[in-house]
Amino acid sequence: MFKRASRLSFLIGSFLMFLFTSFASAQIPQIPTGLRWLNSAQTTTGNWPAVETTEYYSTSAALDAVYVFEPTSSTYTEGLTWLSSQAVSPTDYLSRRIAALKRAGMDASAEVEVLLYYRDLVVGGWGTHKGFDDGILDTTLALQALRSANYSDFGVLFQAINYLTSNQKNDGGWGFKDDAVSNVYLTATILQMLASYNNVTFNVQSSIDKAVAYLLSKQNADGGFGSSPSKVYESALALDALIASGSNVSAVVPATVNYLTTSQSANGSWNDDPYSTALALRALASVRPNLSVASVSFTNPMPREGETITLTANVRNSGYDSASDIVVRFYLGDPSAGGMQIGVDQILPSLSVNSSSQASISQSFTGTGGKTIFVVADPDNTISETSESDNKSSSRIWVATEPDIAVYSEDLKPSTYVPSAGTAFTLEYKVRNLGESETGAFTISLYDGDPASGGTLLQTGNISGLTGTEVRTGTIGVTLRGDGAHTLYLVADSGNQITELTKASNIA
Ligand SMILES: [Ca+2]
Ligand SMILES: [Ca+2]
Repeated sequence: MFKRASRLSFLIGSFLMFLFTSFASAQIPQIPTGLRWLNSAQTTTGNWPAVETTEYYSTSAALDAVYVFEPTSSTYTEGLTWLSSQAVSPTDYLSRRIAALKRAGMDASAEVEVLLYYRDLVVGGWGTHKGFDDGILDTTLALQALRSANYSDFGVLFQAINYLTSNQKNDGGWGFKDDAVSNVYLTATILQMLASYNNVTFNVQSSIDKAVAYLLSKQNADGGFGSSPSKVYESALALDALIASGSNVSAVVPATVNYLTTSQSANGSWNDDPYSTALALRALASVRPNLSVASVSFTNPMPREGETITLTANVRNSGYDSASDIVVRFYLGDPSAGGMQIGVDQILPSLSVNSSSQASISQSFTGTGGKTIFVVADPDNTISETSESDNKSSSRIWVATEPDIAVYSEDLKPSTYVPSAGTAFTLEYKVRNLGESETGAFTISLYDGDPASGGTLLQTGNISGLTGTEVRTGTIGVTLRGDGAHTLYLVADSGNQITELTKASNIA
C-alpha cells in the first residue's frame, strides 16, 4: 500500500451542486463587487490563479460561484473549457471535474469509470489514487461527484457513506486522521455532501444533526467559523453546509453573513484570493428565502355547486432572506398531473424572514363530489430559495349535492292507533335531508286527509335547517274529531314531498 501524502497544510477546495439557474434577486452590495473582482481575476486562459490553493481548486470554486449568478457568461464557459481540458488523475481533482461537467450537462462517464476504479473494494472509501489509503476528504469528494452524476449503485454508496459516518467523532465532527481533532473545513464539506444524499438515497439525519451541532459550537464571537481567528473559507463552507442541512440555523446566519460582508476587501475580493472570494460569494448567495404554503383553507369546505367560496392560502417564509413579489397560484387538481389554474395569480408584495401572509381567491365549482385544491407559491420559480420542493400544498373540498327534504310514512308513529275522538295523542315523525347541503328553515304541516283533495290542516310547525344528510326527530300533538278512519298526511316544505300515514287510525 502507498501512503497518501499529507495535505493538511493547504486549503482544499470544495464544490456544490447548484441545480438552479440564474435568478434576479435582491442582492446585498457585496455580491456584485465580489463578482466583478472574480471576473477580473480570471486569466486569459480561462483559469483562476493559485493564491491560497492550487489553480485547479481556485478555478473549480470560482466556476461554482459564477454559475450561481452568471451561468451563461463567457467567464463561466471559458473557465469550464480550461477545467475540462486539464489532464487530471487524483481523486479530488477528478471528482471536481465530474461535478463541473455534469452541471454543464456534459458527459463524464469516462471520469466516473476511473473514479470507481480507484475505489477501495475492501473498505469502500477512496484514497488519492488506486491503491492509496482511504481518506475522509477523498471519499467525501468522490461521493459528491457520484451524486452529481446520479450514480445509483446502492452497495457502493452505502459502503462509502458508512465509512464516513463510522469515522464521525463523538463531538459530531470529522478530522483528517484518526487521531486528529475535528475541524470545521472537513465537517462542513461532509455535512454538505450528506445533505445531498439525505432522504434521496439514505437516511443520514442523525449524522447530519451531530455535524450541525458540532459546527454550531464552532462559531466564533466575530460570527465566523474556524480556528480563531475566523477564516473566510471555513466560515463560507460552514454557512453553506448549515443552510443545506435543512436544520433551522436562523440563530447563527445573520452573524456569519455579517462576518463575511465585513471581511470583504475594498477591491471586492476576500483576501485577494479567488478561492476565498468564490466561497464567500457562494455562501452569501445561499442565504435565501424559503417559501412554502403552510395551509389551504376554505370559507366553506362543502359548498354547493355554483356557490362562491373563498379559498385562502397561508404562505410562509421560513428561509434566511426576505422575498418580494411572490406569485401564489391556485389549481383545481395537481398542476403536475394536469390540474388547471383557478382564479388569477395573487401577488404577495413581500415576506420578511419568519413571517407569513395570506392570498385568497373567490371561486365556485361545477360537478359534485370531492375535489383537491392545490396552491403553489412561486410557481414559475422566479425566486431562488433554500428549498424548491416545499412550495406546493393541497386541501380537499366536497362539492355537495342540493338539499332534498323527505318524510317517509314508516317514520310517522302515532302514540296510539286507536285514539278516541276529541282526545289528544302525539305523532312522532322524522324529517330527513337526503342531500349533502344544508336545507335552511322550513315548515311542516299535518293534514287530516289528503291536502290535495280537501284534507283539513291540523298543525303547522317550523323546522330549523337540516345539515347535509341530517335526520331530525320531532313530535306533534294531534286531536282528531269525528269517528271513523282518518288518514294523516305530513307535508314537509310544501311542494317538496308529501307522505301518507298509511296505518290510519280507526276510531271506534
Ligand atoms: Ca420553498
Ligand atoms: Ca422558487
